[in-house]
Amino acid sequence: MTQFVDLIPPPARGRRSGPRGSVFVWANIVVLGWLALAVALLAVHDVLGLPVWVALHALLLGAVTNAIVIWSEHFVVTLCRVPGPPPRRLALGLTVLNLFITAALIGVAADATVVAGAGGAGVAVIATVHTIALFRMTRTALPGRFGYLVGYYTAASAALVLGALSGAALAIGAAQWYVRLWTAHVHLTLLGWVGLSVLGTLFTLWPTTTGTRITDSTLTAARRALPTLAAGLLAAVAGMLTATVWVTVAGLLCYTAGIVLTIIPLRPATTPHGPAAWMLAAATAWLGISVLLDAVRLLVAGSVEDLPGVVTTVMPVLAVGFAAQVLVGALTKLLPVVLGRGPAEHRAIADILARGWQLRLIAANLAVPLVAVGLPSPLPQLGWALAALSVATFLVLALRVAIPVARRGAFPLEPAQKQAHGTTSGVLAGLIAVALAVAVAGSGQDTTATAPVSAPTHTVEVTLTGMRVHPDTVDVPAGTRLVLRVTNQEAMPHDLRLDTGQHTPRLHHGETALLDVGPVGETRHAWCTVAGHRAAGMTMTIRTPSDHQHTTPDSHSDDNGNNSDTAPTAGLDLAADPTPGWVPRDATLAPTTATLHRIELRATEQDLEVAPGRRERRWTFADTSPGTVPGPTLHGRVGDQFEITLINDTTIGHGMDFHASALAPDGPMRTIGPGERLVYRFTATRAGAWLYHCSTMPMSQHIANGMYGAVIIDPPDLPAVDHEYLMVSSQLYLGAPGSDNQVRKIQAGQPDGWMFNGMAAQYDHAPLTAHPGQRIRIWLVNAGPGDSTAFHVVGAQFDTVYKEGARLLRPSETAGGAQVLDLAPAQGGFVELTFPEPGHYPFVDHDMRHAENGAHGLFTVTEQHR
Ligand SMILES: [Cu+2]
Repeated sequence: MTQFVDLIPPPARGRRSGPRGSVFVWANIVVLGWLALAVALLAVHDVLGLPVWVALHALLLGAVTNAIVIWSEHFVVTLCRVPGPPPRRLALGLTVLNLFITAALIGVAADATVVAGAGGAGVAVIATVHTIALFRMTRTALPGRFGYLVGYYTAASAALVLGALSGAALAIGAAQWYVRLWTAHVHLTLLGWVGLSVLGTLFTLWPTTTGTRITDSTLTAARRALPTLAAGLLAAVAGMLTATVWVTVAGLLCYTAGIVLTIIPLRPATTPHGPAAWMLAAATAWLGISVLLDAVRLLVAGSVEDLPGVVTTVMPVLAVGFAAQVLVGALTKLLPVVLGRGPAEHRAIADILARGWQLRLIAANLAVPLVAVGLPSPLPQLGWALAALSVATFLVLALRVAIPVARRGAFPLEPAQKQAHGTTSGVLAGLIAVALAVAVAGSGQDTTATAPVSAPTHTVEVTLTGMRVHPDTVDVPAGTRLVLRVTNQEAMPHDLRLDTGQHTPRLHHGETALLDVGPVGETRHAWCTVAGHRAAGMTMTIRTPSDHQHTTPDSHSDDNGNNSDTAPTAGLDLAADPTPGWVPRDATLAPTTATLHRIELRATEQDLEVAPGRRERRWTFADTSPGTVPGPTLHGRVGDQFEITLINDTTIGHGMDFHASALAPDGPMRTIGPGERLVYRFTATRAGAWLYHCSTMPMSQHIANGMYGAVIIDPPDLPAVDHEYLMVSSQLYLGAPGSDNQVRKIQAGQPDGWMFNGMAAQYDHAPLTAHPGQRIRIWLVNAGPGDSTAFHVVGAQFDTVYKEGARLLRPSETAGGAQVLDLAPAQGGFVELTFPEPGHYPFVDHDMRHAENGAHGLFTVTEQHR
């Protein structure tokens, strides 16, 4: 039995607009509104400092979820010939749904995980209620041949509920499981909620769109595809949650097979025509491609820990190629059904919605590869701009027909038809403008040189691992056209740049790029441009046998901009005035109050005063803006719980290592890339003055540039004192972070200075204060990266010394005194003293080279006036 599917039931008597009344029209306008918000957010997210994920959530959670809820009901009601719910219930449900979506979106935008989790859970509840309603509708009537639809929608809702649960688990905190839960969340919502809803609908929407018949074999295929899709998704998610790569890959491949099962019976006999058909076809193809890409890239990466990196590149393909395109395609087909009252109106509306569709289709699908594969800088922006433009022009058309219908209840035929060509030329002009803008922006980019075809080509496999380029020397006959196949095998991103300026994009773990060197005439050098990596040894030389010059990489100038700091460093003038507006780091150790310490640390880059009058760029851990060196101090007691969220606001990888924690470093101490976040939880089990620092290699550079701080865990028997100060000692290496010059000094252990609390001679310019007889406790942590410290207060003696978890000296009649607390790199402790009389008491690192070059400060002790 075959039949044509008519999605348009006869208009209800007495209703002025469309088949489903004005609520339905308004619901579709809400969808368009979310789509508009997504486009707007995409356009301004850089200006507002919002991640691109906020725009994607507006698209997926706002526009797509609303569309699924609205249209799934319409399809079930229309195809299963069951009575629909009263319009008031639809209005109420959609209102609540959109309140939850708004909450979830605000939560995502503001990084408020609890709000995001609550909003997401609310959306899942509404989806479940909605699915139960669909189920009951089909139970009361005879579901007939289209009953399978409810199966798809039920599976989709179940996936959304699981997706929301995994999202909620992230919100309430499951740090060790972060990667697994996050990945499961993304797949359940995208492939489950959106994917299953769309694929199920496609079995009827596609024949309607292409004007073909729905056959029994189509419906059989529909029933058959669902178990394959659902089993694939379940297996993939189970694989993600158990960190089993092959199960995940098998699941994703099974899901891909489900997509193929969907496509085969739907393949059209003739070339599809019209915008909706082309967009639906392209969207489904991108869904299949991205799931396959997801599986293959995960297989190459080989570790579930790398999934976020894989997903981050696949997700834009799904969002732009699949989700946005399928929504626009479906609305192109469905909006005339909702908005028009008769064949004439349907046709008129469809004509308007089809304007410029070829250009919009090309722009959207051109955008997909551009946003996906981590291309160099202007290309992803071009992709996002093309995608936004393509969707925005459709939006203009759709709102132009939808709003008059919603307001007046009828579609005004004449006025809209007058401006037949305005939109098409607008789209064309927009596309040309974007293309020109990007061409101008990209004209400064290096392009790979073209080589004469006659030269023999030689391809060399190059791997980046262990902070080295393998091989580090390549010998080729002169004139050989050389191509390097560069693969990054390390978790941290790397690239490879030639002295001619050609370079690979920044490669994430497992990524490969081709670098066409061209014909080699003389010795060439290449290196990784990530800050400090070249100096740490990530270099490569390409030699020809005729070349005997043996130049060194260092003799070549670097046009990278990062490594331009080769001028000798001017000596420090410790007596100079700090720059105007300078604020010293408060050395006071703030008292501890809470037992649960929740703190958000942002890896940032800041210009900070490192010596009087000298400001330099530093890498910092910041809990507020601007960041400081050392990072924020954490102060607690034994048994306290700490939850630190690291957010990487820089352009290179960073991580964290808390010495105050005892845990397996594998997960929490991993390096996260730009824009990523990581939660680090520990319970303080032992007292002490502990160091924390960035855990990313080369750590010497990350610590030397400021990525360190202190965790003070009070011993249980710690008495109160009059003043409690904290000093974190470290070396000062001047120069741009990661520059050759600075890295050379770090590796040679030749600092430009030494300092307490991130600035040389800081407390000479802002002395600490005390009164005679007051009890002073000074906590100390040596951050390094390399030198020992010998803390001493000139003119005073310590009666208490606590070092590395043990009291070496307590005040008593018989015990002696102490003059120095010596700390190797990363050690900590405290000393206590009282000043005998008013005066100026310098405190120093008694390694006099350190004291004279910045590790110096003052206590000003004054009589207490009563
Ligand atoms: Cu770092």
